[in-house]
Amino acid sequence: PPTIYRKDYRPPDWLVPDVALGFDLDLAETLVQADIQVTRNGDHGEPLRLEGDGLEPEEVLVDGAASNDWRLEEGALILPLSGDAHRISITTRIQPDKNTQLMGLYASNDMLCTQCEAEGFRRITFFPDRPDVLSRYTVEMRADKERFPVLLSNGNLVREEALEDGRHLAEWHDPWPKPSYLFALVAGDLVANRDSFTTMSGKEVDLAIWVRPGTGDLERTGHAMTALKNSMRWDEERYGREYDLAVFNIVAVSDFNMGAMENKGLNIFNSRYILADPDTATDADFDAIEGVVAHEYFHNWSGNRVTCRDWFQLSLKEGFTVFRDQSFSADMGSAPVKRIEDVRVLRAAQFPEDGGPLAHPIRPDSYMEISNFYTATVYNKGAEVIRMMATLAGDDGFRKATDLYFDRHDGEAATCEDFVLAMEDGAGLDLTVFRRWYEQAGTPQVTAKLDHDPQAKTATLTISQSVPDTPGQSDKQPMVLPLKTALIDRATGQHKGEQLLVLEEAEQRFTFDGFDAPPALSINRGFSAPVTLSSGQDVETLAFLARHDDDSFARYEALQQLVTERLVSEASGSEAEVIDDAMLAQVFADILADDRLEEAMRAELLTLPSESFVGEQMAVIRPDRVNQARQAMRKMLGANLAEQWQQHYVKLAPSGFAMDGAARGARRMRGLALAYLVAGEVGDAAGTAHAHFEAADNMTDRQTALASLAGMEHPLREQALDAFYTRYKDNALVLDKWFSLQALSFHPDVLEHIAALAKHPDFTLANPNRVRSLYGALAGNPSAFHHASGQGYRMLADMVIALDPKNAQTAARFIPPLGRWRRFDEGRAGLMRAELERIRNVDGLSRDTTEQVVKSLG
Ligand code: B3K
Ligand code: ZN
Repeated sequence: PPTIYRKDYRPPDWLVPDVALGFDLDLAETLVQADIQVTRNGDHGEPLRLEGDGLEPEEVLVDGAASNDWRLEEGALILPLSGDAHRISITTRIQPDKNTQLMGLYASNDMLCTQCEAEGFRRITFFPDRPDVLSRYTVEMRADKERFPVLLSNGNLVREEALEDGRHLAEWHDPWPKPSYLFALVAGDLVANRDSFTTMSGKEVDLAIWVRPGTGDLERTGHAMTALKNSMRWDEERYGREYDLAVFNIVAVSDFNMGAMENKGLNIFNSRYILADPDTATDADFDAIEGVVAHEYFHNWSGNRVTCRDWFQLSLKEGFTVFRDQSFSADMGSAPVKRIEDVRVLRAAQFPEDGGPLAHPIRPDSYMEISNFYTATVYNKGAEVIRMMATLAGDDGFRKATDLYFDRHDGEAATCEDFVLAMEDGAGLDLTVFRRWYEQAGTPQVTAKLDHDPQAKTATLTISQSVPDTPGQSDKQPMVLPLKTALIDRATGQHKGEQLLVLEEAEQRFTFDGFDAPPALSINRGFSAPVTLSSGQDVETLAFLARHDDDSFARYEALQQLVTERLVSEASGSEAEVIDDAMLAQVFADILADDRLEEAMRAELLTLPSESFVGEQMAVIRPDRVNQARQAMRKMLGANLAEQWQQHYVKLAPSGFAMDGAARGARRMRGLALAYLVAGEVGDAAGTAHAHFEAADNMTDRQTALASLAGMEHPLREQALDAFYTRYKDNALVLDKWFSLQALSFHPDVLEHIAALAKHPDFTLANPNRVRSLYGALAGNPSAFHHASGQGYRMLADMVIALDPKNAQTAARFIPPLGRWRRFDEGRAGLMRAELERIRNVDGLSRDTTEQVVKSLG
């Protein structure tokens, strides 16, 4: 496939100020009539190019007269036009129920819905389908009234009418010019949870969340509605941004390639990010729903009112919007816990990406298929880059700068550079060097060394950085790194205040006065810069920080580092000096006994780093040895601290169900205690887990217990799995959990279990959630995926080959785990490569999967 370059950007030859769309909707066949007003943009003689993907025009009119003066070129419709303004009318016919790619107009459970970002609109009609062409849309929908009683599109409903033959019509008008990727429509038999919101200037907004009737889903929309209203208020208070239409609709659909979509006034969601009640959703699910509802709502300003000039600018809306949803969730719950979770996600998904064959800057320079660039780098590292600018600007400066950005670019398609300029002008910053964050890929590697001079009573901090080579980029420049730092007195546990050290050069030195004794270094507090940092501090210092650091993130980090260094040393057989069992158990015991800690934070501190994270820290990843070392550590901590875990387990037993922060923290910590008791084989572990499962009155407890049981060779395992299946077999989202937790288990036969689940009657490649529930879990379970036999790799590749012709976008998402082959021992690397090659050799492989495979093979 051809490569598209950022440097080749040219403004559109033709603009489309107005669009009128007519749809005769049906599952098998939908007739689309597009009336578009086009105007020549500048002085040129270029024809009008309307992108199309798999479309045949049935009729083309120019200014009302039938025209044959057009041709198709790579799917696009090319029309030479003589004047500067014309009206083009095009009729196309599409088959929604054959649309397995879930891009464009498709069917899901007899409902019709759309997904247009990034390039799905061209599967509906011929159009200049690029984000810098902004149009006002009028949409007339006609459909059978009984099967499609609800007809929704962007903007406001302007007309409803009954038609002949049991059909009806709805007309929607969106007054805000928008790019085609934000177009949406939904038609189906739906019911709504309705509410309303009064904006800061007193405007009333009708809110509705639409779901399928008769499924129990309507009763599961309350949490999403609360999240929506909280988001609307928060964006007014924190960013001064008000909603701008009289209605806001959300529709939940079961078949969806990603999480959700921010279409103007009509958000369409994967049902997993809408539906929740305590019986079917975990506390983590509730949090994810709150975050995604907020994310899509925030796009109304960061994405829709100000959109992207081209897809290379994707992080302009995504990085900023992730930062906004992270800040919102931090305000709604515990900010320190939220920060740790966000960093966990960044390290699990983005750091490996940045260190592998698919590494790219947050503003990529080229792509073959843009769908492959909705990545952890663009989203999560993009959010970290915004966060660093917010740190450098300070609260007031950042608000001034975002106000300026929204004012300057409202109604425009902007660039990342526009955002940075607004930051400079609004907050009075010079971001010349900082811009490298948009240009250079790779995670900066930072070393910090603290030297103490007892004569001068000074502490000198030497910090150096380097940015590793990534595909197509070498010899990189140093980055701007804002590092929040404190020097902690070991005797008192106090420090004289946190400082923001801003590193800009390859190496810099900072000297601090007034230290009789060497302090402990607390650096990159709050994870203020997205880097890997080694401070070379000894075990005693790290243990001190793990007990006493007043920055929750730094405290967490110190303990993670102690544990990670120990596990890496065991797995690689190194002789490095690492924490021993007794000392590690003592640190854990002290944290268990620290009564100032919130339970959620205690659980966060005491959760071991994942096998994948530990593996990533090794020169050559040995998944089996990491698994052994980590399991042994869990067992040691479980057994050595059996009494303490037991005490917490009993003390945190609920007296009834509640959803407040304290109750949720207690559930989390109690679940962790259970996991350690099971790992330590304390008493009748299976019995305890099974009792937890049986007593559960909510999904969080039920899932925690079942996940433990799923890893055991015990008759209670099958009993509990069967009970869970029988209870929830009609709830697809809960059944996804049943697939996932078996595939994620520590059971010795996990690979056979996964193979059997792939043949289970409830497994289907047609539903992306189900595919992810099984194969995402396979790729996320190192013992299964990296089994020395290569069977895990083979199963994943078999699935990709089967899925690619049906749903290329979702298939391509499973290539990166195989693309990590260079990081593993020779045996595994060879097996992984062989699977990539097998995929590459498939005839007719999609552009999506081809790009990922070719780049992964390197
Ligand atoms: N903007 C959409 C992502 C669309 C992805 C298309 N492949 C969801 C979001 O980030 O809010
Ligand atoms: Zn987004």
